[in-house]
Amino acid sequence: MKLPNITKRRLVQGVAVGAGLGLLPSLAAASTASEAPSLSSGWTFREADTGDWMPATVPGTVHTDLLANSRIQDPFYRTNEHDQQWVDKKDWEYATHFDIDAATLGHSHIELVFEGLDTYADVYVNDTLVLNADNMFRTWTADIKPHAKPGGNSLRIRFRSPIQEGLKQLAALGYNPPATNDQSENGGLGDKRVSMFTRKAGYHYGWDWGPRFVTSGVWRPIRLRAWSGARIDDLHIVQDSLTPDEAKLTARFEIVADAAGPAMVDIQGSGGIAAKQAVTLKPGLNVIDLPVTVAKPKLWWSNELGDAHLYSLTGRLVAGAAKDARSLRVGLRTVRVVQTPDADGTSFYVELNGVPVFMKGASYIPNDSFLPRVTTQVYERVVQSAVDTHMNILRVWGGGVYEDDRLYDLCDEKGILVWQEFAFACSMYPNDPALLDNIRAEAEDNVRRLRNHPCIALWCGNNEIDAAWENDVPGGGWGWKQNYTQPQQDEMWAAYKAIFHEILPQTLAKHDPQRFYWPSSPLGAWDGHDVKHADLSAPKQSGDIHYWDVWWGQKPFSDYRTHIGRFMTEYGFQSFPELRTVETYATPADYDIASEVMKSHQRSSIGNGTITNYMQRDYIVPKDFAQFLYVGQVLQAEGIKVAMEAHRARRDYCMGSLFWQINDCWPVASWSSIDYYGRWKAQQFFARKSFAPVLVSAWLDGDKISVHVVSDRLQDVPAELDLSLVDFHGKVLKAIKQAQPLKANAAALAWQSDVASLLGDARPDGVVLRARLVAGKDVLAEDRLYFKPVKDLVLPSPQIDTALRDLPGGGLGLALKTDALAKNLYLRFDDADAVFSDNYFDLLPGETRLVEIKPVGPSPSMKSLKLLHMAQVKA
Ligand code: BMA
Repeated sequence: MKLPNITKRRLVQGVAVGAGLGLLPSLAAASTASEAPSLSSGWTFREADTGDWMPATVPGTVHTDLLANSRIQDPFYRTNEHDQQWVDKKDWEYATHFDIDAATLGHSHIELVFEGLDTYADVYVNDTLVLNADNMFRTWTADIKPHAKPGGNSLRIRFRSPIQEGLKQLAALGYNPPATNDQSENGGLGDKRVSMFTRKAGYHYGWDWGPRFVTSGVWRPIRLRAWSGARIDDLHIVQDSLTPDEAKLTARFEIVADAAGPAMVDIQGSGGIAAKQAVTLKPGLNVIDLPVTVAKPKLWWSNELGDAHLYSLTGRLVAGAAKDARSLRVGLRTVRVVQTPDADGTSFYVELNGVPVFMKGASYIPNDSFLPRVTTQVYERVVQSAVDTHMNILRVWGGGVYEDDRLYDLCDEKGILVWQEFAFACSMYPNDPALLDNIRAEAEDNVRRLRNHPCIALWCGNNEIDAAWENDVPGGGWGWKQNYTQPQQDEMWAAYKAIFHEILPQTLAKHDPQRFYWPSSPLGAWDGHDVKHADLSAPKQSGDIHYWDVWWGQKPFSDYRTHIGRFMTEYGFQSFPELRTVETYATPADYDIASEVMKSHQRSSIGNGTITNYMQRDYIVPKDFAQFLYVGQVLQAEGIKVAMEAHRARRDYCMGSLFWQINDCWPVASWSSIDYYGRWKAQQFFARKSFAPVLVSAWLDGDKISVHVVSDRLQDVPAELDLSLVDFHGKVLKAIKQAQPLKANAAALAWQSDVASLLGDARPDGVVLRARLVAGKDVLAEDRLYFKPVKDLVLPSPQIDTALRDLPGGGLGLALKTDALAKNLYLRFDDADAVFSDNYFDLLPGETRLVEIKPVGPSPSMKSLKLLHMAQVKA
């Protein structure tokens, strides 16, 4: 667990700054300069101008504060969301007091730094207005020196309703730009969508997996910064060159100074990093480049290709009596997105340290509707799940937020690359100069905050807006344009071009020039001016693809094998969470997917119908609710398995497979592979197999069987392909073996046959082809292929033996054996929550499966172990 490192890193920063110049209030105990109180304590809040002041948590949100004061019920329970839509129509006030001591007051600068205000916030210190904020994503600084006084000072923040602000802007504009996922109706606004007017997370207004909670509040910490003379405003480590012998870096200090004078900057860190330079500061901003060399650099690699090596360093400034320091970590690596014309169009792949790396991962959404309550453990859980399922990338999707530093710290440590989107999704924006300026400032803040993270592979402008609008294609896109007059279309397109083709790339050119920029996902190509839209039907493929004909287009899962682009950034299929999660928001009376409560936790317009439709194709559709949830999870997992493995089998043509989506922001039916409580759905277990570095994948195309092998290892692997046709009682009917050396970083079609000649007399509804890659006694990879849909298999009633075992490492194991096939065996305990190391797997006679059990909270009793498999499913 890397958690202590992160905490330590934060403390190092806090103490260094606090000791010299001012202090971080939340670390007041560690500071030595003065005794300023924490700005996270003593807060109260109320509906503006009315009612009682109630205790508040900062950072926090109005909704979670109302909940803590019993003014609203749990927003996620049953249909409570519907009754809480009044909250976003009101203004809210937050207030606290903080002491300023003589030492702090003596500084020439006293500032409040707000890392996140959501969103329209008027800030008063001692009843004087010091700040008007209007962007959730920006860091705001207020100079409070003129208003600060010794002893108690008051801080009051008035949050104006984002809905009322939006409605004013809508009325002024005179037409409503599109915002597909904005659930204005649920918010009592009819068809008035206002999300595009406010720089606030898109998903707060609702999404097709998310509730509508347009909350307000101080969502990130407030720091009191007092300093004199000079301070480090930013430290950026630029990697100028990287060879096996040395890395040449530039440590770029941005120093703000009150007056001209001599100073010393230095940098020290692990791996012998050391450099210093005497400089002469001028008043105002000073940019100082300090060259740094790292001999024999250790590279930063993505998960499973090598160590994600990080160098820790501290940059320091001494300017007369002023001292300041910044600590950060650096990963040395080269990342390129390679677009080279080839026979199939143009490549689109990530090259890390000179190696083309197939990207395996998922899109990532915010972990909660109320972000301040996301704990470090939750970030750990998501990133560790990605690591454990052999992923090497997460896509921080544009409808959420520029994430918390903790996410990127973890991705840095664990070798998970990040496809980072700016916070724009599925909407057009008004062509308002003030908004464009606001966006420029937002982009600067976030690019500067995140650019030192080695995990960030690229920046992307937005989610799906180019695809939805297709400006140059009359009648193209999602039918948005047709609803507007030509002048309105021109205005919105002008804003689009300004944001995604000018402001964002210009900001990156200035602040993060080495990273690749891609204006929209999906996109065919961008030459800095014109775009080519993503189009999977084009004969020559380029760019990235969101493929949704499976699900939205009701196409069969097998279409995943024939509809593949150069980089698959999205594809997905929904499932419900498991019963233990459903129990947190529904009562047994609600246990029907058509009930009001279950529908309220299913936000896709076609969700229930589509799940049921696909289930009917391949499975018995169970009447029993718990069985329905179970079959739904297997349906999703088996379907997405088809895509993950087909994409990998098509490398090097296709070089990325990111399913939609890894997590949830509340308990809901969604495309997620891990639910809100962190419980892995069947799909996450399946991803661990489908994304494993060595893969064998057997599938049917009509009556043709193909067996594909893939290796992401950077060395060749000697192996043997071991195929056996087995009946459901374990009898081996046929066995085939062939040498199958696995080429490094490559895929191959290993074996083919027609069904009839493999099966001979065997019944297609009673046999399975087991495909294994073996090296001596080791099974490197395994797959199973059935010849009929599950509903048409003649499934036996297996006798399954279970036994508890102490595992060598001290854990608890469950050994499972069967006398006949147990298809998609699902394990759970009735009386307590537990994490199983594997689940939803097929258990064949003749094998013993050892599953590790980790209790979550109180230990489950063996008596309450429940086994469910496909033969038990009843219509
Ligand atoms: C993709 C995403 C989301 C959406 C998902 C499912 O297009 O970008 O906007 O939630 O599909 O519809």
